[in-house]
Amino acid sequence: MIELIGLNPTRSNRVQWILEELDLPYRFRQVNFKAGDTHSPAFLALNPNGKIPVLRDGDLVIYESAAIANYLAETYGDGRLMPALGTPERAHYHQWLIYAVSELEQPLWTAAKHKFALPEALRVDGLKPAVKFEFDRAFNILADWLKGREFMIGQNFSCVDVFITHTLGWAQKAGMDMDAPHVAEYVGRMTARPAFSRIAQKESEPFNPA
Ligand SMILES: N[C@@H](CCC(=O)N[C@@H](CS)C(=O)NCC(=O)O)C(=O)O
Repeated sequence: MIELIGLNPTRSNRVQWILEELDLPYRFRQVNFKAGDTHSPAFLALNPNGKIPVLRDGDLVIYESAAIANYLAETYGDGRLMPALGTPERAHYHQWLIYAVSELEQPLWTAAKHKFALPEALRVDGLKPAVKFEFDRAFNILADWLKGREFMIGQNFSCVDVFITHTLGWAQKAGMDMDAPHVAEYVGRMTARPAFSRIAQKESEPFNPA
């Protein structure tokens, strides 16, 4: 059975949402990275970077949320969650998936790292204006793209919608300004999907490295 190792709410939500959209059976095992669980030898053997999410599928172990998303869509999607190879939609799919993790997410992650994720001695103050500047620019470009669109890519829900919606939820919790009613409506449509509401209901069991 597929095993997702992560913790809610973190980037493992993205993978869990995709597993739910694909209706795949999986086990969700929780690790508490704030308590240092992701630095145990057993966990580092799965991801030497000490980060979640990690997915196991048979002998395959894979990390990086975007890579996991693509693996699941390619392997189990059967045409769902990812546009067809060789189409303009597929090109934009990659563009926006990478945009989500490299442009939209990065200012949020910078703020989080310097608030709690980095060792205290490495954290620096005063990053707020740069974080806001970078996030606003990335958000405005996204908001322009979303005008008149139901989904991020073409006429269908895809992994990109998962990543963008998750990251916008993170931005909201981080107190970013997002004054664009059509983006709020988009997030409302995506989070109304049955697969999204099932995430919260799933029982989880802790990761046992033994
Ligand atoms: N680029 C990675 C980032 C993974 C990541 O940073 N995960 C966080 C939780 S959302 C984590 O494990 N942090 C622990 C740490 O930084 O030590 C991905 O998208 O999977």
